[in-house]
Amino acid sequence: MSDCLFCQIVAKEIPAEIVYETGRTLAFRDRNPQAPTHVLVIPKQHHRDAAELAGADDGLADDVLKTAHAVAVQEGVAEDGYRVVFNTGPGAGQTVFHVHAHVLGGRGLTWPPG
Ligand code: DGP
Repeated sequence: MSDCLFCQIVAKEIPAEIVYETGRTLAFRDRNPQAPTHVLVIPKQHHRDAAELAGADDGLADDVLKTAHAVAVQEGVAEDGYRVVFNTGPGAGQTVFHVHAHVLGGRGLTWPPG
């Protein structure tokens, strides 16, 4: 989608600090980090949100989750614990409508989130 910010990052039309890439996924640092490690993991193919990604029947959601874990390992936060968050819908705080997993770690994370 040409008017989608994250599709433009996939197309390298907008710069981002890419930390991990597979054939079908891309991981880059959030521009407004909420933790020492704050990486966004997206499928390169456009899906609006986690609900739509869940309906993709080709294992794409699995790929996104595997990339999220690989990023946590690469960032050195997997052992101490990290959080994977899909804000899904405006009511949950989603502001960019290309599905993305937030991978957060490197500090103590409280529960419940706000
Ligand atoms: P959400 O609120 O769950 O839709 O999260 C969107 C995240 O995307 C938010 O934490 C800020 C981040 N973000 C928005 N625009 C850009 C951008 O142009 N580059 C990068 N790296 N991150 C962005």
